[in-house]
This record gives sequence, structure tokens and C-alpha cells, in this order.
Amino acid sequence: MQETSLNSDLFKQPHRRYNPLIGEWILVSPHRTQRPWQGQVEKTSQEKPPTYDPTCYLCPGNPRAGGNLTPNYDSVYIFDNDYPALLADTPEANFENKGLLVARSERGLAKVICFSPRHDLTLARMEAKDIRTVVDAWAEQYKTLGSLDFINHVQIFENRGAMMGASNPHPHGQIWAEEIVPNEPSKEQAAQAKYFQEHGTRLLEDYTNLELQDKSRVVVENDEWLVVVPFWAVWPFETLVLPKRAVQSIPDLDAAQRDGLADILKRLTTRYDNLFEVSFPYSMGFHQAPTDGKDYPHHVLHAHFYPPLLRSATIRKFMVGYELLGNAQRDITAESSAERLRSLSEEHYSLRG
Ligand code: H2U
Ligand code: ZN
Repeated sequence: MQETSLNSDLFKQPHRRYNPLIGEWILVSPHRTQRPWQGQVEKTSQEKPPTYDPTCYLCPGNPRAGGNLTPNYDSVYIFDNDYPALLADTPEANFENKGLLVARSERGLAKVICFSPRHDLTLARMEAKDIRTVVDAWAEQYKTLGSLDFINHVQIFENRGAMMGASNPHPHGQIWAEEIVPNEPSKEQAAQAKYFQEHGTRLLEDYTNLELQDKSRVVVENDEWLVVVPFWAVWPFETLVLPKRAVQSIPDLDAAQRDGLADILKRLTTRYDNLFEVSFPYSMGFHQAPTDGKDYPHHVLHAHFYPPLLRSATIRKFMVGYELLGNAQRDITAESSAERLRSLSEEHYSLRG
């Protein structure tokens, strides 16, 4: 296989990039970034939320839908989702007709995790020591939920901002735990296992070391963590958060790695907010080893950030047309996105005079 330097013409022309983590290709069209835009412009809210909102169901002391009360909490608060997508007591059932109509029952649990009692904060504006408390809570939830015999996968995630469908600006995330390993982590498991078998090393550990040498896609790093716009990124400012010392899941992180994770999450989300001077919307989540009791020596814990914004606080990328019918496509290269994020300040724009 011929090695091609990133300065070569290949990367200035329409080209395809391979995502080894899920075994799929994306199309990159770097010559296209100058095209004019007369399409949809999203509304942004520049209003600063209050520290306490009497109408917010996640603020301390307030009633939630369905009659439950959010107690007076002072750091992290976790509760069972009042409208869970999965239920623990769903009876087992199967349906199949000629292999064309196939359905299976699915059991699970859904939790909501409030990161802070303060309605106005976000990961970017919380203190790193308070994000560390969130990291510890994530670890505990993965362990507790994962130890239940009907739970084989624990998905921890955050939807941030109305554009990503978050129901509320109060800083919070969700946890969905279930019987099966869902599609995305399942593709990643297959690819990581195959790579481990073929190379005897871990795919994401090798990738981390490669990016640490190359540097062109690095957004931010500390002693324990590396954030890159992955070579195969689909979303304009998509990032991958990788540990420098490989572990399988959040509970495996030692104290230095947990503090480091809190630090890197704060710094990354601050850079995101500073990009368009807006509380940057995204979906983020961790991929940890499945909790079915099997061995996952090939797996490396990581987090994905998928932000929808493209050119400004109001212009988002749409996954339509060719993306829906063909495959994912981007204009701005991963390297240019990384350079933009890297050049930003780590002082939150709201704190500047
Ligand atoms: P978002 O992460 O998309 O904002 O969703 C928040 C969750 O909070 C959502 O799954 C739950 C919704 O079911 N929720 C409650 O559990 N209680 C409520 O009173 C409102 C929302
Ligand atoms: Zn609130």
C-alpha cells in the first residue's frame, strides 16, 4: 500500500476516508467549502439562564412530570427516567416471519443524571472538580447497572442544546442500559476484535499513538487524554476523546485519569462554546466494554462528540440526500476543523469582559 502524505493532492481533491472503527467510508469534498448558503438558519438563544428556574423539572425542590419530586440536591442527582424507553419487566417474546419481519422483546433501564443543581451551568462552565464528581457517578452507574444479569450494555450520553433535541438547558445526561449491545458499539466491537486478532494490539491504542505523533488532528490534550477530530470524522466538528493509558471502561480509570477526564471535558466543551460564541449543541457519549461478563481485551474506552453546527451558531449540517441514500459526506477536512478548534481560547467567552 502506498503511503500518501497529507500535503499530497489526494487530500485537496474529492476523496474517501475509511472509518476503521465501524468499517464504513465517508466522502470528503474539500474544494466545496466556498459554496453560498441560502438555506435554513437556526435560531439561537443568547439569553443567560437563571441559576434556578422555578419551572425546571431538574432544579432542586421542583416537581417533575408524573408527580415525582426532584429533591434538594447539592452535587449530582440521578433518578429513574419518568418516561423510560426501556422497561425492566418487559416479558420475553419473539416474532419472525420468513426472516423478513423480525422482532424481539428488549428489557432495560433508563436513568437521568443531573450534573449540577445549578440551572445555568454546562460542562464548559462547571468547575473541573465538580465534573470529576460526574465522572465518579458515571463509573458507579456503569458498575451497578452492568452487574444486573439482564443488562449487557450501558450507554451513557448527553444531548446538549435544543438543536440536538435536549428537552431542558439544565445540565444533565442520560443512561440507557439494556440486554443487547446496540448497533454502533456492536460495529465497534467487531472491528476492534478483528484488529486485535490480526495485529495483537488495540485499534484505538494504535490510533491514539499515531495521532500523538502526527498532531494535525489534535484539538487538546493533557497528561492522560487526547482529543482529536478523527481522520474519518463525519460531523464538521466531531471529536473523539481517547485515553493515553488504555482502559476498557470508566470504573477502570484511576484517580489521575478521572481528574484528567474532567479537565479535558471542560477544556473541549469550552473550545466548542468559543467557536461560535454560543452554548454549543452536541450529542456526546462513552463507549465502554459490554457488561455481559465476557472478556473485551481489544476494547478501549472512548467518548464521541457529535455537534451539528457547521459554519456559525445558526448554520447546521444536515445529514440528507446523499448522506441518507449513499454515505456520509463532509466539505471541511478533519485537519482544518482540528486547527480551528485548536486555535481557540480556553477562557469561556461568557467570562470575557
Ligand atoms: P434529554 O436528555 O433529551 O433532555 O431528555 C431528558 C429526559 O428526561 C427525557 O428522556 C426525562 C425525559 O423522558 N424526563 C423525566 O424523566 N421527567 C420529567 O419530568 C421530564 C423529562
Ligand atoms: Zn433547572
